[in-house]
Amino acid sequence: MTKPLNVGMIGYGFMAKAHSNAYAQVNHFFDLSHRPVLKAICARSADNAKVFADRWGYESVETDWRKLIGRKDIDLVDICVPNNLHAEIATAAAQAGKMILCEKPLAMNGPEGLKMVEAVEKAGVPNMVWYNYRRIPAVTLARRIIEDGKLGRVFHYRAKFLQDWTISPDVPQGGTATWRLAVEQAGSGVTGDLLAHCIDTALWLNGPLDTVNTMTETFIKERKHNLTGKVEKVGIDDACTFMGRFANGSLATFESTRYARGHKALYTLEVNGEHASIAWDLHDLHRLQYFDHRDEGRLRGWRSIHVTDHGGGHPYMDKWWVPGLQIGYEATFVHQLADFFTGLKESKPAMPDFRDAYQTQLVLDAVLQSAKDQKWVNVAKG
Ligand code: SOE
Repeated sequence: MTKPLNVGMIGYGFMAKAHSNAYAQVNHFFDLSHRPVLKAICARSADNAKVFADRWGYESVETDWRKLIGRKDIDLVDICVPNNLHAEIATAAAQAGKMILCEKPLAMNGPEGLKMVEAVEKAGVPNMVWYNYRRIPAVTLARRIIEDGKLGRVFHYRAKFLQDWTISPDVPQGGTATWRLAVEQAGSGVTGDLLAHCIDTALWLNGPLDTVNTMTETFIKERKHNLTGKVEKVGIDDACTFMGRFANGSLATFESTRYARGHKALYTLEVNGEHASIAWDLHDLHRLQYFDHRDEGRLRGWRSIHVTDHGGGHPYMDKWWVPGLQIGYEATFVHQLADFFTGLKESKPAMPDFRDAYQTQLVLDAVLQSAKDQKWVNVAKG
């Protein structure tokens, strides 16, 4: 018997859609002890909330998140609103004893993130941050390969996240659709939005980052603000490149921009070790590239592993189709939710929980501080 778990969704944008799809799909593919029930969706506009509710099957609509959190029939609150609202909502939800799933990044900055960690830990409520790319089977497989020690000593970790959607100066900042461009809503630009993903994966695959040195740029200095209607200074970073050093001695190279014409969401990573290397590319997400120097000379070369096999123990894939058939971006959220429910059953929290995601927040703080001070900055210890 599965136990119903009533979900209250706050937000109705792109991420709310990705999460709602996961709630709808998860029990079709995974054997779980819990079953999400889409109880309520909250948005400031009742009309927008209603459209979303009808499409995804939410039973009711709220226009005030405090009311949603106060409802006795809500077990879990899912936060899919701009970053500046995460802390207030999460803290109130924790105090109300709700489980919390929060969109990334956890917070606007480290100190705010720490308060959120303290709030959920004090309340003892299950919590998780939606860093979904860990759950791409090829990326999870990369982690297992690294854990098995196949790479040996790691020398380099390289990651990029490239987009091109803000090149036009006509794209406004702020408001509902373009809050990612307004510093007071987003906290930062590509650093908190895109590099946050790269950092989360990197800490998971390669351990803590000790120190960073950053260069950022804001190419378009002024944009119309959707909330004031005036042309205002842009406070976010459009591009961010940083180098660093991991605690294991390996060197870090990270780059993100929204000004790489032709790239829509190109997340790539590569890890080079003493014996072997791995490489992965979001645009070919089910493939993991692997090179092992110990292979017999005549056969040595990059292997392109299609991570869809069952017998081979490819993560999550036995829950989907027959071997060889692919899954997509949306499945990462299904996997993360399945892991969350398994964590509830086994009392072993699925990662990243708030505390784990707080480590990424500390790296983001150091990255932005380094750009400001134009010098190396040590990552604070969480
Ligand atoms: C930005 O365009 C964005 O939607 C991010 O906010 C997401 O976290 C990322 O996964 C895709 O790109």
